[in-house]
Amino acid sequence: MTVVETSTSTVPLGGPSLPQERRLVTRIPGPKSQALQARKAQAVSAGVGITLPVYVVAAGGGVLVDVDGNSLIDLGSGIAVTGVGNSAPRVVAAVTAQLEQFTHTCFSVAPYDSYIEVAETLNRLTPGDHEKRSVLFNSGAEAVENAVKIARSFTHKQAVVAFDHAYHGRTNLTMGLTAKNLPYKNGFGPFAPEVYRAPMSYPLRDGGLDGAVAARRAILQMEKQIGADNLAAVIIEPIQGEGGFIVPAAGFLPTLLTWCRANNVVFIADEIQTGFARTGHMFASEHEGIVPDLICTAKGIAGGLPLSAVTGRADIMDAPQAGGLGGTYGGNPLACAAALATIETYEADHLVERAAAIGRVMSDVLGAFAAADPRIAEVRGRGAMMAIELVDPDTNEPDAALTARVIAATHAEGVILLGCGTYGNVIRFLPPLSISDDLLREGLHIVGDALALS
Ligand code: PLZ
Repeated sequence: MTVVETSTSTVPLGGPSLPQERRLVTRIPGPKSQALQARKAQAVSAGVGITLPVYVVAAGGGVLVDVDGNSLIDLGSGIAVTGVGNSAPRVVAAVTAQLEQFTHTCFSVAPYDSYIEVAETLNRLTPGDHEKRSVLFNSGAEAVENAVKIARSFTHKQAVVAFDHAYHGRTNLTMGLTAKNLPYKNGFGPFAPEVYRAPMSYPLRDGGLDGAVAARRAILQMEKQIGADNLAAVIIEPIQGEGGFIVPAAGFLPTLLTWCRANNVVFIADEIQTGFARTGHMFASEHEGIVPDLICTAKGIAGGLPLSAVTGRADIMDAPQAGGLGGTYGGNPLACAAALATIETYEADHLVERAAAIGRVMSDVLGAFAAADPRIAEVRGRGAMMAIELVDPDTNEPDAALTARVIAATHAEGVILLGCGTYGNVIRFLPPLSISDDLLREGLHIVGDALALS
């Protein structure tokens, strides 16, 4: 580790012009970050956990700069949000211009055109060339809640199915849809009724069950335990995020979708983590050629500003009564300006292709690690959404302790890295698509070194 003494009296501006380097001038976290972490403990609810307490002052390209002057490599993108990078130039320009015009009217009180343009753009970009509508909200959880409302309104049915390992949010309904108890649900019940769980396709842990067979297992359970006559919607992440970057076996998603279509069950794809170029397609559903009825998006949609959406079949989306959908801030003008600039950036800068190229670098490097280390049970994912699952090679049991050690050692070397997985034994890689190959490789090799020493 090179520790360089520098003056940190001036705060750098973020964006891609930040020096693209890992530079450690203190231990991680440094003294100023530690002081802020102590203030955090006195001021912020203990219920808010922090992955790595380095307090950020600027970010851009592939780095975050902290209050102590350290420059860290970003392999997390704020959980798959800053696909275009932090303070991406088009986003900064568009939001700044909007800030100077007006900041808020509430779209359902006095509307503005950027909301419509975001809706038109989402209708164009999401899979399928059928007639679509969109509605905008603030957070991913809010999009999921509203997709369920819309599906219930359309079908006049109530039950909703989510899958093992699913993550859909932290509000009451979405907590119920989320599978994992700790930390998301413990002590926070009772949960919303009419939420059911079905078995997922998890090739590493279900004996490599064929996708269509795994789907029929889930369908049988839905038919026997709920009945299609009661089922409004099936919601699924095309690649599961928090649950462990689980890529279902080929055929799983199409088989489920076909059954949903035949049974008047709305198929909702939660593309909140997978969406917007991340997986090497604009949406992960495209890898399996599926056209969901409704798609929930958020995260990567607006370069870091809070925005989410539900997009889908016009007949379904138009089912709720006027006034039934909305909210004070949904589709806020700053967030809409950011989304239009963000989506322009994905398209103009060919970030779908960039995500695929990042994926090739990651699979090469991670594949080489796996070939030399039997504790890596699997390298999986698509594009710039990849992960390694760590196990005890003798028993194949998940190794959460090893995972925690590797992540901590990587953090100490100045790389932002996230874990995930029901069993806490998955390390996920979600670099911003604005990262350089050099920084990406440097970050990955630091993880490799941490693994070798852990
Ligand atoms: N659906 C697939 O990944 C958010 C959660 C982080 P919100 N994932 C990150 C945390 O610990 O809170 C997510 C997701 C999928 C829904 C959501 C929820 O999106 O914007 O966090 O509400």
